[in-house]
Amino acid sequence: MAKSTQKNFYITTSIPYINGDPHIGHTYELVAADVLARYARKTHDKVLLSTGTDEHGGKVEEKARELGKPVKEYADEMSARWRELGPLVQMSADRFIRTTDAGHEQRAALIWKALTKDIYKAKYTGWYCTGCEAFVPEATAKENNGTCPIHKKPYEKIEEENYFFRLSSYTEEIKKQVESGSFEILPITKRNEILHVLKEGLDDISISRPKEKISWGIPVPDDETQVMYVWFEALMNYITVLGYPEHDDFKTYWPANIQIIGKDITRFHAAIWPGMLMSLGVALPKMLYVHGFVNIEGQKISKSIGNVIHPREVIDKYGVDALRYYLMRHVPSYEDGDFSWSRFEEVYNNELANELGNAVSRTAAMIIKYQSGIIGDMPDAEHDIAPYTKALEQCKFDRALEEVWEQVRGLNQYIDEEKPWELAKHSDYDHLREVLAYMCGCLLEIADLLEPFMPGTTAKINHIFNTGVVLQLEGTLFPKHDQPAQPK
Ligand code: ME8
Repeated sequence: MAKSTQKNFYITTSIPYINGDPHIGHTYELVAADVLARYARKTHDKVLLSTGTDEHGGKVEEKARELGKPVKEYADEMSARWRELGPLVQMSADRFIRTTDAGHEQRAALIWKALTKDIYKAKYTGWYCTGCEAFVPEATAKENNGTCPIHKKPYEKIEEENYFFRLSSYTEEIKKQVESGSFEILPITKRNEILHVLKEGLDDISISRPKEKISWGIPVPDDETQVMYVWFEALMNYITVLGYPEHDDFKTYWPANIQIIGKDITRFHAAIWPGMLMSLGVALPKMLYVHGFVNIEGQKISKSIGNVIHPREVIDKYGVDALRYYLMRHVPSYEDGDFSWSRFEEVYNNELANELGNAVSRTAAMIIKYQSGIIGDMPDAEHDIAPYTKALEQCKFDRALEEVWEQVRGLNQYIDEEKPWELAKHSDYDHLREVLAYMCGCLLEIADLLEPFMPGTTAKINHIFNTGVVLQLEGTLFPKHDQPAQPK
């Protein structure tokens, strides 16, 4: 793939809270971000992928207290556990930021100071949900009968002096940028939802909490009695990780090309974050991609239901590429999706072992059998990859993989129609050589297109075919699993 004229590409994931362990739902976001980063590395000179952990606030403080641990010790332990998730799913992240990093804390204070023209002190009277780490307006609290529908806990009534950010004054400008597409929100359903919110008008927001209530936070500059509201400083991670304001990385990579988040945190990223950036006089990210939720066997992932699956459970049995493939192809890129062991098994056997795995093993076996492993001149790839490219540019991972699978299926069909074994039987060696070389060419093209999604599989296919002589793999690409897997 040719390098584009654009040199730099910056991708971010949200930074998860550390009050629990990662699950397969969180994995979706990391893999999606990694697919974009790996693809961008083929087409751009410099790519940066950042992720990290969101560590302050009442939610984490409460959990540490519950476990009887000093909160910093708990945060260190949990952040380390989250940090393992990226390498486990072969995410090629360049940065891992913790909001407790001294660099983040110092830069957050600088940003707060730079925003002072839009910050004022006032009394907040309303509700708070620690589970969501969100201030809840009176009307919402009433609608939900005083209980958070997600965390099933009563909202906490609060009346406190805190600092406010003048978000309301940025409503029109944010709306303009969303409408014009200079700040693109995907999918369109999420863009419409946020436009609706913007049309209603944004209120100013509380951005601090009294230290006597929450001590685990970044101190507000020049006011010892307050700490920053956890969301307000967590959002800043996307630029503090680049060394905002003075570091070259900030100048090189900002504005982000794509920020990836889940659907429950759209408003923070599509309204509050843009308002903060505008107040700082900094450009908005070019695109916000909002993914859906992964459910398990049709149900929301939840500790109380007891259906949490750690990605390691899947990877240990089927390998990391199979998990990446399933999430990107079978969880719809623009909606919620489902993980079930039986569906996973079916996909693994049919699409990975039978379709892709067989195409590779048949091709390798025939070249070894009929040509002593010598491939000969391969024709250039001739498939139209524009639909694949377009799908990836719109974060339609499922669509991009469908395009690749058209090629995988097309190749199997070609083999069935050309019947290289018949050509060998009739000693039609010239045609046989052409057919086998074409098959190799197709597989190498498929491998290239799959690289962002299944880097290990790509490496194996390349290993087999790209030296000109077929090299055998130890074992098969996707060993068959005949019995339906059971959750542990
Ligand atoms: O919201 N399927 O952290 P978080 C897919 N700290 N994605 C899911 C999911 C599921 N079942 N469950 C959660 C926070 N997610 C903040 C972010 S960013 C400055 C601060 C996604 O741990 C969720 O939508 O609650 C979010 O994108 C990410 O996991 C972390 O969620």
